[in-house]
Order: sequence, then C-alpha cells, then structure tokens
Amino acid sequence: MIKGFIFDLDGVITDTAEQHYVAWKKLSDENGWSFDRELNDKLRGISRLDSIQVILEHNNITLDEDTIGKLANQKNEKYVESLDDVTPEDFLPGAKELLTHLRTEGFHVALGSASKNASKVLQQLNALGYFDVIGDGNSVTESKPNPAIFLHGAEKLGLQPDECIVFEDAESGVDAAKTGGFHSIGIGPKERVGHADLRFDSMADATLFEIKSYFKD
Ligand code: B16
Ligand code: MG
Repeated sequence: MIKGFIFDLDGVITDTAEQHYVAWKKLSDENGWSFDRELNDKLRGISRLDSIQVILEHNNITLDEDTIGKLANQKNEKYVESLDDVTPEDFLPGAKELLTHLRTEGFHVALGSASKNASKVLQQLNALGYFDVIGDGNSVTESKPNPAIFLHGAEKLGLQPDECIVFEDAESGVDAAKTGGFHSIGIGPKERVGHADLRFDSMADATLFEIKSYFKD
C-alpha cells in the first residue's frame, strides 16, 4: 500500500536546470571550455562534482582534485546567487497542486534531491511546508544512481521502499529508485525515463487520480 512520496527537486518540483546551465556556461566561458545545452542535459540529476568531471572529460582536460573543487565552488557561487530570482511562481505546472493534494489526503512526503542547495530553492518557492523530510546532497555521500538518498527519505518517513513512490526526471534517478525497491514515476520523455513504472510527459499530467488508478493495491 502506498503511504509516501519522495520527490526529486530539479525537473520535478521546479526547473532550476536553466540556472545550472547559466552558471556552468559562465564558468566554462571564463575558462575557455566548450559547453552547450546538449551537454547541460547530461548533468541532469548528477552531483556538482560529477558534473564538472563530465564537462572536463568533454573538453579533454585533466586537473588535480584541488583545482576541480575550487572550480566547482566558483560555479556554485554563481548558481546560488541566481537562486535569489526564484519565486513561488516558479513551481513546474502541476507540482504545487499535487503536493497540496497529497497533504490534504495525509500522505507522507519527502524530498530526495542531489542538490546541496535544495533547502534554499524550497525556501524561495515557499515550499518547505509541503515536506515532512528534506533529503538533499548534504544528507548522504553516494549520488544517484545509488539509492541512498531515497532510502534516507523512506527511513526518515518511517516507511519501507515498497510503500513509497519516487518522482524523478533523470535516468539515473529512476535507476536509483528501482535499485532501492521503490515504485517510480518518471517525468519527461520515454527515451529518458521510460523505464519508470509510470511515466508522464510533465507534472501537469501527474494527478493523484491518475497515480491512484495505476498503483491501486
Ligand atoms: P548542487 P536534483 C540536481 O538536482 C540537478 O539536477 C543537477 O544538475 C545538479 O548538478 C545537482 O542537483 C547538484 O546540485 O550543485 O546545487 O548541489 O534533480 O537531484 O533535484
Ligand atoms: Mg532532477
């Protein structure tokens, strides 16, 4: 029986991919690296350090760990600054309605994001009140596709993985949910999240009615 929901943040609740893109693009321009939207899409759902590795590999650049850490911090400063512009108007269509509905019906709700800035984003959205548990990039050390962040959320909610549905927009996030024994809902195209138990093109289609009809008993 489904008792809880665990939501990814970027690409599910709000679309901070654009702010990530602008920050990585600025850092890349400053360092003479090539970086475009196609490469940015490969960073969906993966951690900051894994992201910079992808960019460096794409540019055939090898750097020491210290320098990589400093560059990742520079990107983060740019990203965090841009979060000041996120407002309660920036929920993805349908996300706020679903969170409200889940609250009304008494479901347990956790966040399971790879971002170390998730609390700041939720604050900007005025969305902290929808969540019983905030799991983010500071909560666990292993990144998706490792299921650690979702297992952390389920444990804090006091639920078993098979009592929870994970919402994800990233391939690695759906992989993590499946490996952890969770039910999964993919948000986005078939090529990316078609391996989820249930898939919607966007959050606007993910109504509690549709979800309940699919996951009954
Ligand atoms: P930060 P999610 C992920 O958020 C983003 O999709 C990904 O692009 C980003 O690199 C990652 O968070 C880490 O974010 O640099 O803020 O710690 O989709 O897991 O909510
Ligand atoms: Mg995501």
